[in-house]
Amino acid sequence: MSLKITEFFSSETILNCPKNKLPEYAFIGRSNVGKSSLINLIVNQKVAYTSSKPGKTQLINHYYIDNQWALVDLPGYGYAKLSKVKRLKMITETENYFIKRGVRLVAVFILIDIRISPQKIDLERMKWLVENNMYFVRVFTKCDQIKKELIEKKIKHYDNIMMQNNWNKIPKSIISSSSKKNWKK
Ligand SMILES: Nc1nc2c(ncn2[C@@H]2O[C@H](COP(=O)(O)OP(=O)(O)O)[C@@H](O)[C@H]2O)c(=O)[nH]1
Ligand SMILES: [Mg+2]
Repeated sequence: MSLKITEFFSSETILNCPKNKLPEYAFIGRSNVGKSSLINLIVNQKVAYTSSKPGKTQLINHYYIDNQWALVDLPGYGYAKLSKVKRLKMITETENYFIKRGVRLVAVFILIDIRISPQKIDLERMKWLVENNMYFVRVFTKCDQIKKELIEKKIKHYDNIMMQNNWNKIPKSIISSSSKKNWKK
């Protein structure tokens, strides 16, 4: 399957985002979790800027595919080296994006590093998505970095933590590895 990027927009705020009504799929997650790498994997090109240094993408990047739909790379949250004010601003800017894009937004992919224990900031983001009626799935990234047998275990653990936090419906999960170039539902 080859996806062709037909247009690209980089927007500083929601006000500058493209005005068309094409459907879009958004990618969120902590800074450095692998959002840009996953987008590059999906489109099979190096279009999104990846970096081993966290806190790089602070823009809303729209990649239009075949003039029909878009992948959206959103600013990563939770980068400790940014000031508290800046971190908060990035979260509100992203929330604004979700609210203002309306029916265009088909689904959100929230990326989670499989190697680390469930983080409050991710759970809070997911809560916010539920409260605002956004459909989302979890994408566990960097699965090449842990033993295969551990992958399911880690996800089960994540599910348990969510259940302990009163989640009655556990979101779907996708296992991904951008370096091994694979992902599965
Ligand atoms: N081993 C491994 N490294 C990854 C994977 N995805 C991303 N990375 C690395 O993690 C770092 C951050 O990735 P990036 O895509 O820029 O993260 P972003 O900040 O969420 O956009 C880079 O050094 C990537 O090469 C993965 O699936 N496996
Ligand atoms: Mg990025």
